[in-house]
Amino acid sequence: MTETQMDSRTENEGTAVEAGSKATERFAASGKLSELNVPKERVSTLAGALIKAANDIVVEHRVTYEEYNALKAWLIKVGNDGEWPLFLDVWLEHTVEDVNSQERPGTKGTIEGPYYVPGSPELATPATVLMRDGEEGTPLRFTGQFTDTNGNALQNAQVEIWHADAAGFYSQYAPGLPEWLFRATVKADDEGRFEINTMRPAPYQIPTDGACGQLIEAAGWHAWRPAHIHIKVSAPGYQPVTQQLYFPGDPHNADDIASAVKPELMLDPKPRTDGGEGEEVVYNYILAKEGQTK
Ligand code: MBD
Ligand code: FE
Repeated sequence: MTETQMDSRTENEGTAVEAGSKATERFAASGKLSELNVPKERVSTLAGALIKAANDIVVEHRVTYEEYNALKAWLIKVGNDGEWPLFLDVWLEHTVEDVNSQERPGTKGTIEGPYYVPGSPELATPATVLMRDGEEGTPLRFTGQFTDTNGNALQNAQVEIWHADAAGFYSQYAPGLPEWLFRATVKADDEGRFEINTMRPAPYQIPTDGACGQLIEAAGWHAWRPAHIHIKVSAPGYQPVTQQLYFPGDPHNADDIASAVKPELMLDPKPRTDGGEGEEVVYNYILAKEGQTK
C-alpha cells in the first residue's frame, strides 16, 4: 500500500464492529439458517464430533482454567463484534469449499468470504463497474468466454464481481463508499463472451480491531490476504462457481490468512496492447452441467 492509500484508509476507517455487524445481519437475514432442515442424526453426528474435538484439545494440551475463561470471553467478543462470518470464512470455509467441489469438473472455485452482496447492478458486456472520479489504482480490462466441459459456448451466462478499492475497503462494509462501488453483475453475450473494466485491487488486511484481530495479535499471526477479485459465475442449467482471482508475485499468495489461494486462480495481466490505459487479462470459464461429476 502507498502512503496516500494509507492516509485515505485512516480518514475512511470503519470499525470491525461496523463491518462485522453488517456481515452478520446480511447472513442472518438471508434466511439460510431458518431454511435449514438438517436431520436429527446429522446434527447429533456433527455437533457431537465438534464437541469431542474440543474436549480432545483440552486433554491433549492440558488446557488451564485461565485459558478456558479467556476462550469464553473471546467467543463472546466474536459475537458482540459481529465477527462470526469473518471468523468462519477465514478459518473454516476453505475446507467446506474443498470438500464440496471435489467432484465438480470445470473451473476451480474457492471461498466466498463475508462480503458478497447479491443483486448488484446488471450491466451488459462490455461493462465498466462503478468507480469514483479519479479512482486510484491500475485499470484492468478483464475478458473471457464461458463454455461447457465440451468446449461449446454457453448462453445466458453471467459474472458477478466484487472487490476492495485500492485502500482495501469493500462497499457496503466500510463507511463513505458508493453503495455499489466495485460490485456488478455482467451479462455475457450470446457466445458467452464478457468484458469487465475495473481496477486492480490491492493486498488486503482483514479488520484488526475486533475479536479476530485480537486473536491474530495474541497468536503472533498476520492479518493479510493477497490482492483478490471475488467472482461468482452462473448460467441456467449449469453449476455455479464462486471463486477469487489472484495475481502472481503478491507477497501473501503463499500465506493467505484465509487459505483460499489455488494455482488455477492466477491472473497475469499485461499492459494493454490496444493503446488503452492499464492492463488486460483473459480468464475463461468452463461450467459443468447440473448434476455433472468428474
Ligand atoms: C475478505 O475480503 C475476504 O475475501 C475474506 C475471505 C475474509 C475477509 C475479508
Ligand atoms: Fe475479499
